[in-house]
Amino acid sequence: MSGHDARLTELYRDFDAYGLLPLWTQREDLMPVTPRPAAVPHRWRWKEVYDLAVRAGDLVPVGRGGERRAISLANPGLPGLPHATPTLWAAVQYLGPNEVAPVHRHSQNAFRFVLEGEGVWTLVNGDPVAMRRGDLLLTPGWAWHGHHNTTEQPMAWLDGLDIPLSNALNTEFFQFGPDSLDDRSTPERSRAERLWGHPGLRPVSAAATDLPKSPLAAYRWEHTDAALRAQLELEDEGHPGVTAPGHAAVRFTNPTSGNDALPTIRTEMHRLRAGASTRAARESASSVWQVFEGDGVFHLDGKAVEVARGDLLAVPSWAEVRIEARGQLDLFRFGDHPVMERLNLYLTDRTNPATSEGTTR
Ligand code: 1HN
Repeated sequence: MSGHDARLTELYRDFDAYGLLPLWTQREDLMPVTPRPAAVPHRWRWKEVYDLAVRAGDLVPVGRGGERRAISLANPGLPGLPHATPTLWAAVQYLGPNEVAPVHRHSQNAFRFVLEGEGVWTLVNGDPVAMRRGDLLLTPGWAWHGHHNTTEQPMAWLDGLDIPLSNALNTEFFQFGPDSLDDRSTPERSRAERLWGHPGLRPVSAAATDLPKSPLAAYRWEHTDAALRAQLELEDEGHPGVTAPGHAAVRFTNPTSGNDALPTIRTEMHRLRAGASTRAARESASSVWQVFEGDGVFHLDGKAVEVARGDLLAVPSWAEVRIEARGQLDLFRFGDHPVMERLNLYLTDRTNPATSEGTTR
């Protein structure tokens, strides 16, 4: 080794000893030309996840401490972590006949999306909310919530939370509620829906200013379905309505502001006509998709991934996505877009500034 090389080795050793690292050996990892997530595109088959949830239902009780029988999607690119993407938690939760998931609250924002089944009510800040196929139910940060299954059938659904984001930012708070769920009533409509669930109408009594979290606890499938159907009918009639040819989409919003229903999580429902396809696109936000109905193909960074009812997909930042419907394809999607937009970090392959001027060497 030359004198120079020996001194360089010594320099790096001393950097380490003093808790220092040089930029010049790491520039590309620290500042890649475009995002280079460790998370990878990945599909989980509903049947496989559901069968495992049933086995967990047999073997693992639900109760105080563990709180939920929720099985999280663990991205293979993030080994050992229960994270679907670096910001998003996605889990399948299973509640057996007559079981109760105890009341608690946490700073993390949460929602449930129901692929199938009914008979569970979630008690959100003391308001009983029915859960049925196609419904989106919100549990915004710091809302008390517990669930109870009123039937002799099990029920399973998708949970989405911003846990990984909250962990990364060290902003987690949690509190146990009472050990027993006091209100086991089963109204058709929650009080939140009765007050807030009327299109274009805001209760004058309730809120003079916009609320950061949606006060509407439930977004019902009949409304979501009707909105998607109308977009495609308008397209057939030659009027504007759809996102792209054959592609209807709606976003779940906070009725006080028109912003995303949850402050940190975007939630949407998409419908592609049979045979329709989206344009291939990248964005600096990560998503999880669930097939609600139908089948098709997700082309993820050029790799074809077949999907059928219930299947779940993680799509990291900057992965190229093109979705192709076989029959009509209904998709639920959630993502971290509100965070990226508010921090002015949201870009797509169409707005990527690194492709203008300069070089991308
Ligand atoms: C939680 O409270 C629920 O309320 C679901 O159903 C999943 C994952 C981690 C932490 C809390 C729920 C959760 C969770």
